[in-house]
Amino acid sequence: MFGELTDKLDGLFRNLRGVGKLSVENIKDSLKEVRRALLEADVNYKVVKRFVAAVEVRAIGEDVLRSIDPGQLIVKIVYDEMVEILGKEHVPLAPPTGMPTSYLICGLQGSGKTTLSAKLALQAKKNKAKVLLVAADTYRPAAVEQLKTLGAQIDVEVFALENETPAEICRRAKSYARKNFVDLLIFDTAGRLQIDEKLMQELATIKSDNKPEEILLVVDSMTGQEAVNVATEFHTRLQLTGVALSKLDGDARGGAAISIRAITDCPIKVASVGEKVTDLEKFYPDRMASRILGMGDVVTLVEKAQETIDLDQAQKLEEKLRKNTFDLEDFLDQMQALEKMGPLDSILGMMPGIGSQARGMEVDPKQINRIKAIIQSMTYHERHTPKLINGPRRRRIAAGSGNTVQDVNKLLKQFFAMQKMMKSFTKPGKKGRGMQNIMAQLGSFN
Ligand SMILES: Nc1nc2c(ncn2[C@@H]2O[C@H](COP(=O)(O)OP(=O)(O)OP(=O)(O)O)[C@@H](O)[C@H]2O)c(=O)[nH]1
Ligand SMILES: [Mg+2]
Repeated sequence: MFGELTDKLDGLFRNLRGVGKLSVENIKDSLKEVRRALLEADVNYKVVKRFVAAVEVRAIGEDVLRSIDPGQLIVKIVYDEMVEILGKEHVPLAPPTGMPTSYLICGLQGSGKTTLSAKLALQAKKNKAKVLLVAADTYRPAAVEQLKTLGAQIDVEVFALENETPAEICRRAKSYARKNFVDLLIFDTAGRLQIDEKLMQELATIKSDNKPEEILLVVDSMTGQEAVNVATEFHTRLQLTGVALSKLDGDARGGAAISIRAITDCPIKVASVGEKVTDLEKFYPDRMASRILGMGDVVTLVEKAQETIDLDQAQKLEEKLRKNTFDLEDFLDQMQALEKMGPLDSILGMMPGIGSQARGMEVDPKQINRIKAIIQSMTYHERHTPKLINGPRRRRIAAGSGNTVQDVNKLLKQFFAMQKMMKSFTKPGKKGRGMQNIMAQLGSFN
């Protein structure tokens, strides 16, 4: 996401940082480039105009010209303004209360409403709320089934009725929810190719019947400028409480997404970043600005790691590293943990200084399965003392796991490299080097 924009801004800032002194002309030239990069990334022209003007006023007005590190100060101003455009602070979703709280999910066809409904349900469920998903899309034949399948996957009840209007289904769902002590109701509504009157009426009825605490518009980040018009129209008709960006993992230019908050003044609350039910992030303007500007997003990275990596396991790993007993089973665990965290490029993209270089990298699930098969074909001794694995053993392991000897060799090579890198990681003062090695190492998995 934001790939090209990040590359361009990152490049520009690199040049600026090195400059000892800046003139008003230098600043204006740089801002022209920022402006071009934003427009090319499909950021709405009004937003670009406002953004560049704000940066310019501060850059020329503040002490940039006299500052010791003018480049750095400009980067800081651009960052501050980017945070401002994206909405300053994180605005959380209304919490499930047991009254019950309800979320109305709306948006164009295929924008990701049903997927988001399931993601929100799962998140609330993890926070111990009792959730009811409501199938209020009676138009697309497979829609109810899709929601039921997702519901079954995350073990959340789905409320569906045949031959009823969406409004009636929502009304009944609400009274069912009251009787059954549901904390959170999520209405998954139908989409349309474009805004149409009947849909708006239907949504307005569901809104006035149920008074939902959240009316969330799902906006596909890949739709470009049209997203801004759609958001404006929905906001005018329904007074949205928030926007959910979806498909933020895609490689679209993404500028429209940046513009929505500034144009509608409606906060972006969450972002959908993949097809899996766990691929949901809270939207933090500062973290997103940091990512867009290629500065990484360590906070989200750490949170993701905490969510997916078990703390005990992490402590054990640390101990193994200290004692130098990192073996092939740990190696497999690490690969699986990385896979669970999501697409590798999106994870590495959050690391400061790596950002754009990580694009396109992935841990291929097939590769993980192969690693698994190879390691499982080893004896206990071999896994714990990989140095034992000589030629004949390699041939046996290859045959046993249905792989070639080259595959086994490659895996062992990667393992020894990782082991070596882990050692350098645990030595004080070598952190930077260790990180580079991790990169080199992970890159070799493609
Ligand atoms: N990569 C990616 N795919 C997504 C994301 N969210 C949804 N999708 C995919 O987009 C497609 C449409 O998602 P749905 O959730 O069915 O969209 P919808 O708005 O409910 O669609 P309709 O009900 O037909 O209007 C599906 O194939 C999803 O898997 C996301 O954040 N990232
Ligand atoms: Mg749907």
